[in-house]
Amino acid sequence: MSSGSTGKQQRHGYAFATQPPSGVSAAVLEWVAECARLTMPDRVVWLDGSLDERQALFSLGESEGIFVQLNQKKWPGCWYHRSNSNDVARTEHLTFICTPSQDTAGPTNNWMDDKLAYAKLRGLFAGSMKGRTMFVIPFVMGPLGSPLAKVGVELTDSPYVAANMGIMTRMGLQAWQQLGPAGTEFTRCLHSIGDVNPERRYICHFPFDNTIWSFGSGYGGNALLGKKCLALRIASFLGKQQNWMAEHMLLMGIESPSKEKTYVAAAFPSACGKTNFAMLIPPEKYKRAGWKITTLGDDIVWMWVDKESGRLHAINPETGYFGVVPGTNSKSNPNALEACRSNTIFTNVGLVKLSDGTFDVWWEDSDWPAPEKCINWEGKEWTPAIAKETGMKAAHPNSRFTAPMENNPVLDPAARDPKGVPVNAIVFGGRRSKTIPLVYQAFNWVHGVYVGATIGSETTAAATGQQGVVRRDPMAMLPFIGYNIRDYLGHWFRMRKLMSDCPRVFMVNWFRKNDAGKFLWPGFGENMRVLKWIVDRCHGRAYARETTVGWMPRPEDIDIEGIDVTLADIRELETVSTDEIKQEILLQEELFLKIAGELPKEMIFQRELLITRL
Ligand code: OXD
Ligand code: MN
Repeated sequence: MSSGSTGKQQRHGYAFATQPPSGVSAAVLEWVAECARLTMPDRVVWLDGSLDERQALFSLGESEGIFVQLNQKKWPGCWYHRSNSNDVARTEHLTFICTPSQDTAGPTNNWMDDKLAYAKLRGLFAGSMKGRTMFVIPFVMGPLGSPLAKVGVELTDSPYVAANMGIMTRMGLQAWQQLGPAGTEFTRCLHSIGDVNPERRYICHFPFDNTIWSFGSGYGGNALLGKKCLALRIASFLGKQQNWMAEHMLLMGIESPSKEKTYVAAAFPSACGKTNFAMLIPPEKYKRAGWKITTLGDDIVWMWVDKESGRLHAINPETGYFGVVPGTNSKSNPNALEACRSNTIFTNVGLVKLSDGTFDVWWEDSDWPAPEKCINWEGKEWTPAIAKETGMKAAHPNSRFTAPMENNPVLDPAARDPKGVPVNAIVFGGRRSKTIPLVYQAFNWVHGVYVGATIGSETTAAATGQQGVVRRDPMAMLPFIGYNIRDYLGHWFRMRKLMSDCPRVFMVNWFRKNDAGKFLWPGFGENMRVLKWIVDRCHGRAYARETTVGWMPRPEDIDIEGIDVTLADIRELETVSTDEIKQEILLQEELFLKIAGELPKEMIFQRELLITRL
């Protein structure tokens, strides 16, 4: 590498900019200089988001052993990365909301006094980038020109993070334009991979300073600071103050044969099939009839009340998918697989060396037969025999693809529309083997908020910790609410008052099992059949009967033609057992007690009404 007085840094013929471009605001320059003084990188590189620069980032990562280029015939533009095996999922116990008062963070967040947190992390960041490059990543969350579009700047010493941010956000010079030469309002994101030591790992949010400091992890949700940290935790805090909402939701469009368009935002806890649902392929019969599903986003939505219509409008602030790889195949999610086929980063899957010396990737439940051997997510040799003997996995259960949304064959054109789309329905869901029926509609918005706030879901591999236990996960936002849950729920109730026409609210459960432990519902594309009832309800067409939990379809209202599901199965799927619901109310106490005397009164009233209905 050579660095010259030209303000350029040569890398395989590409010159990274070592000087800021013109038009960068004084506030940015000052902050970058301050962070560089603290972290002491050998060099500072200002990224512009160009294609050549992207290539150079991968080459740089390759020379540092961070990236492996995949066979370019099979995987054009695709790269492989393996993270430290102690760093493969979000670490909620090391994630903090840092404010002067613990009350701002509330009972469901880890809290640190902001001054103490700055002091602690300053110690960790001090000199952490010595011998490394600091990348300045300007990015915008949300379509340019959208009323909610937000500028962030991430400083990181990881080329992996820089390359991922280039897929997941609108990264590059346009962010400086959006901010303006005098701009001061941007999220200050400082990240260093440090020594990847879980003992020295902190993901800290300073909502009052619009600042995120993340140290010691390179994993997506901990390190790509535009995603969970900015677009959910910081954004939810800003949304509360500015009357909008940042939610852990997918966003999809449903076009009927008559070309009527319905937009659905849906919240499911991590790894409940959000990406699959967002890219759902309708069953053949529906396709032939003219039904179409399009994706706007698979993980995060920002919603505000449109002044003209009084309706809730939504955008996806991201530009890519950070999806779970194992189980992704041409049956489960052909659109996700297609999205991964080019310009994608694969993290922690199996790496296969081909006979011509190039590399392929492999994962469990993929389209391809298992290779004779590969290097698994821990960097160990994996063979089918070893897997059989020891249960070793080639791909980590939370291994990920980072794929550009532009690759999605069913991308909704409105995904780029700054005005967003009007939301017809909000769908909540969880992974529940019992108790929760296949689908029901809340009686109204306030009841819907109660339903969403009391979601329970069996835990999975997306976060570290015990798997398979039911965890209360309000709005699937428990790990992502950037402030006090009491105020967050209050904000949901309050938003109703700003809308002249509000979305219908539903609850679904694709994961209910019979007594023999077999899934009762086929899921995946067949979820279209449930979606059709939801769409029809939104437009005042479908029948529903009143039950204790909400409005429910009669068994004959769910189309089961052509699938291996009987009316008796639907009856079982839609069974609401009084005893189980009573048990569920008791389980909800876990959440209610946490919020103790501070639960919004609407929550208490809704619970009492439910008990009365029982
Ligand atoms: C994610 C998650 O990575 O929710 O999207 O964990
Ligand atoms: Mn998520």
